[in-house]
Amino acid sequence: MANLIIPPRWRIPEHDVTPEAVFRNRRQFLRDLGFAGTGLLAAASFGLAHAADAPAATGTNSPAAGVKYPAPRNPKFNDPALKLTPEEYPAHYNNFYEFSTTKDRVYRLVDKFTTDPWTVEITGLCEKPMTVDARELLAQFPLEERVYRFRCVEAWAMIVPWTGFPLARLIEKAQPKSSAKFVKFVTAKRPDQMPGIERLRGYPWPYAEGLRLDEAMNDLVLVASGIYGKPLPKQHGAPLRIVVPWKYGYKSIKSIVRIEFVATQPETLWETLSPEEYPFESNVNPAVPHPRWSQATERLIDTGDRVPTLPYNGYGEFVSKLYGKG
Ligand SMILES: Nc1nc2c(c(=O)[nH]1)N[C@H]1C(S)=C(S)[C@@H](COP(=O)(O)O)O[C@H]1N2
Ligand SMILES: [Mo]
Repeated sequence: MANLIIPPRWRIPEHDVTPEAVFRNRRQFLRDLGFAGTGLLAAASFGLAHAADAPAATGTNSPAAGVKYPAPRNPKFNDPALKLTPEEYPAHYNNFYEFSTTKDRVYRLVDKFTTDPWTVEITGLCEKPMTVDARELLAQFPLEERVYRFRCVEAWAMIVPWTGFPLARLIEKAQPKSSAKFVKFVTAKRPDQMPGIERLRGYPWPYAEGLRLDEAMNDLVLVASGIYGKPLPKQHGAPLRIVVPWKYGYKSIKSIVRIEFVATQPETLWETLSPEEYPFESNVNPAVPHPRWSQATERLIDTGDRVPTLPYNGYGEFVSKLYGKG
């Protein structure tokens, strides 16, 4: 493991993060439409939009150009106590090692990465395996927006609105066999389009992650196609990524090409590199320090404020039952 590169600790936000104040949240969107954006209205309108109603693809290099954005926000995941991180911070502060280990370089290196068309394979121990284009996959499910906390193992955090659908809907469609106990996710491996792969030659590419099947079925897990009411920018994992908000960020794997049902715990990139630091389960837990730093607090990437880290990243009511503590 001579060329193992340990991810850097969180760093001061990069000097070139320029506030552009471009993000208009859904409430503003509703206001623009002439509604007095209330929770009641959000609840009433939720569930109306469906990707299948979308107009034909527009031919842009946006994987979900045929999908209507923004999707209705799910009132269940719209906690008014959560203040959204302004869009430009997450967009310029990325972990995507296939491109760069320097967070503010990732978004500058994704131009050559082609994310449309994009094929996703659902395979392994299931009755209904399928190989589908990302657009067609998205068209099969109603999309919704959810505001989630996001906590990286490096102790930085943000609050962002994802667009997507629960992974559970796709799993139901695939019909896993009773022998399937885990779900493995795999990212594209394209050294010609991803300059970081060649630089980290010792890494076990492609990036892979996994969940227990019961974790994967939890309602919180999203297949995300968008963020801030728009299709995912490439640096966030276009066209489709997984979002697992109660686990450290490395579980939220980007730009997936394969979802595979397997019988035994799959190997993941980070656990293979450093199992004590990046174990498979990796639930956010302020009481368990990383071997090299505390996990008791986290740094918000926009304000720089340091705030307490919550068990399960604040999602205990939804997931603690998975771990026999419900
Ligand atoms: N394929 C792939 N997925 C990945 C990573 C990566 O390097 N490659 N980094 C992970 C880590 S460590 C984090 S914190 C999040 C960052 O997501 P963001 O850049 O969209 O905020 O992506 C995760 N998914
Ligand atoms: Mo991370």
